[in-house]
Amino acid sequence: MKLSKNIKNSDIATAAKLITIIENDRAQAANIIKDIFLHTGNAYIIGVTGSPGVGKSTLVGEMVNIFRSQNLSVGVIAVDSSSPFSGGAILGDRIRMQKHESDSTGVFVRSMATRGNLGGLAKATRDAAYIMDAMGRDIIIIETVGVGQVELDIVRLAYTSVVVLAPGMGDDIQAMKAGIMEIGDIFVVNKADHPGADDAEREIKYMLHIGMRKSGWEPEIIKTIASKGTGIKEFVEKINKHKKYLEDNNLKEKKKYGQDQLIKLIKEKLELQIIKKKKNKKIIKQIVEKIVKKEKKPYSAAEDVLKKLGLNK
Ligand SMILES: Nc1nc2c(ncn2[C@@H]2O[C@H](COP(=O)(O)OP(=O)(O)OP(=O)(O)O)[C@@H](O)[C@H]2O)c(=O)[nH]1
Ligand SMILES: [Mg+2]
Repeated sequence: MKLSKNIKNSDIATAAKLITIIENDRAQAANIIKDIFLHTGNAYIIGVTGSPGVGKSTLVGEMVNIFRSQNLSVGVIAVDSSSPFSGGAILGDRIRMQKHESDSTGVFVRSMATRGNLGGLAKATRDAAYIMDAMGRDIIIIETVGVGQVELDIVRLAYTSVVVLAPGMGDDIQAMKAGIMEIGDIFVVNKADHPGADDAEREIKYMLHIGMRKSGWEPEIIKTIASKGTGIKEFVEKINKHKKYLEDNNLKEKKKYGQDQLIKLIKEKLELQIIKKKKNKKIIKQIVEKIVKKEKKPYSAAEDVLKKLGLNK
């Protein structure tokens, strides 16, 4: 697979092919990423997340308009962790994005779905972002639906994480408390043409008041009407403000090459080398059977597996 060697000059069709490979074959993915990794690190990655229907895709479309008008090239990855196939929601996204798809040198839109492999979706999305980065996209926007663990993993990839809400979703804000509230850098109250936008804004402000961030950044809140393009310019300005904050405080590099990232790569490598090997799978299966028959307890069984694999000295 030498497609990846020429990634810098590659066209969208080649990049699309590479993304399909990394989605379907994790071992090949590792090789591709090895080839292209040195070309990554130039794109600015923005995560956009929120409940179904709050207007994420409309907002992303408007963001794309602004970035394109500044002559920046954009990659969009629309992730749907809820559907095992590229289903309805994504199709809707594609249609809304069509305006940009004809602008194929400037905007590259890609959908990713679970295909029954939840553990893999975050990894595949990360690698797809690497590919778009290496092919020279200035901006990469990742849209995810919902606020589960997969979305959190994906959002962590982004330098700027945007959480989109809509008025009248008070319960949603409560539910978000645990995860997304803590990692959102910018909160968008979209559909500000609906009643209750000010209430939603107040509620978010209150929730944010509770916890301070490690980075010292104070999250921003903005109201938009994405379907009319209202507030988008100000929203993109806030993204730029956050970007500048990260750069001024040397936080962008840390996020890119930090410990988290390295540990993730090591874990993935170990998984591929150890757990996914046929011979080892067999050993694991045998020990699972012993657990099921209550001949072994899980903790000591895990130790046994490591011993059998020669990893527990
Ligand atoms: N009234 C109003 N409608 C909006 C606004 N923004 C988006 N919409 C509409 O809301 C609907 C959902 O918008 P999408 O952009 O598809 O929302 P989404 O969050 O991407 O949806 P999923 O990807 O399915 O989760 C569409 O009919 C949009 O036209 C807004 O600011 N005000
Ligand atoms: Mg959408």
